[in-house]
Amino acid sequence: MEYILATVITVVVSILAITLQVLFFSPISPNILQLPPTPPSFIPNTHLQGVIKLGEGVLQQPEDVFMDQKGILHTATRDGWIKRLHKNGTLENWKKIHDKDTLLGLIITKNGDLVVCDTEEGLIKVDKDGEVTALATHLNGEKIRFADDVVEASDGSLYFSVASTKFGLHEWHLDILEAKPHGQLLKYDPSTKETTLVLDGLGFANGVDISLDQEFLVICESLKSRCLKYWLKDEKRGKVEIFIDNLPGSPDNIKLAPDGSFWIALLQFTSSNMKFVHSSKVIKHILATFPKLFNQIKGVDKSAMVINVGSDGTIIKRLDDPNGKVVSFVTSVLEFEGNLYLGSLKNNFIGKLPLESVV
Ligand SMILES: *[C@@H]1O[C@H](CO)[C@@H](O)[C@H](O)[C@H]1NC(C)=O
Ligand SMILES: [Ca+2]
Repeated sequence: MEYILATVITVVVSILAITLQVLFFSPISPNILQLPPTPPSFIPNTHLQGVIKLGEGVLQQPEDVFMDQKGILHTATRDGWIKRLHKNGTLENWKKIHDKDTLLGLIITKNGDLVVCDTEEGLIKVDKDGEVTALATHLNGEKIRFADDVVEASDGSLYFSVASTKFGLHEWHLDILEAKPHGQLLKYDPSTKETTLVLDGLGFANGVDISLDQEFLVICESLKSRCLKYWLKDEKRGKVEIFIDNLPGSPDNIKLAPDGSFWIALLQFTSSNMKFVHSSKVIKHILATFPKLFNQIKGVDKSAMVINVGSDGTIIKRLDDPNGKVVSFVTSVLEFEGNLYLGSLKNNFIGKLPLESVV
């Protein structure tokens, strides 16, 4: 009898403790989120399973990829390196920035400098000789925390996204669970060395790129399954409209293709799980308290999808690895001389896919 009583008390106290922990010490104050409906005629293909693996085992989760004018592929890996892949297939450990896993989007500017987003330091420049300088570190006195992706406009200014002003890289799941728009688009002016706020209130601001005619910038909001168009020129300058919404996934990086269309990597959260998660604040509190549980159900590391979108915002092509057989958690897709190059936060290689194999 005493034993049963003790068990009951233990169970009750445990439930109370967990409830208290979940409701009062939860790191998030979540919103309910409506996810876009899955299109009825959705049959995945397996095109992405045809990738050739470049630098396998040596490139730790290369989140972003960038090709310079000479055809040298650049990427930032989780071990803090900027690595380059030469046309002859040689892989070069070019520059070690630090020992952290915080380097994300990168570009080479027209001057030949490499600029990379660091989720702790802001925008970092590495010049041709390998000298490292911090470019944008603060906005109005506040440290820039979660710089995600960057693009150079024709006037030399750098536009970059901040995924979240509330949560850091290693808490990105909390930003998704909270489902509140903590993202920003910032601009760094190299002539004045000033950083200014361009757009606020974005839902996990992620990939950025600029149209071929330099008329508009596109910024993707992972949380809202959409990308916005921000006009850069003439009378529409500063206006914002939807570029594409109801995407079949959460957009990560976006890249201009040579023909003026865009390639977007779409993170594949398990949509049935996420619909359930985003419908309940209590579930969100529980998952925020037990991140391993969220890892189990999120699904992004179990499949991959990339899409090609016209400059008018319509989907032209969709390529999948529906069960993550060869690639998964694909975060960027770059088209260069008839091939696609895929970065990922799961794979330890860059995927190369000849486009002729998918037409
Ligand atoms: C490949 O190209 C790079 C850069 O031009 C060069 O440093 C390297 O020696 C070349 N490797 C081979 C095997 O040809
Ligand atoms: Ca990104």
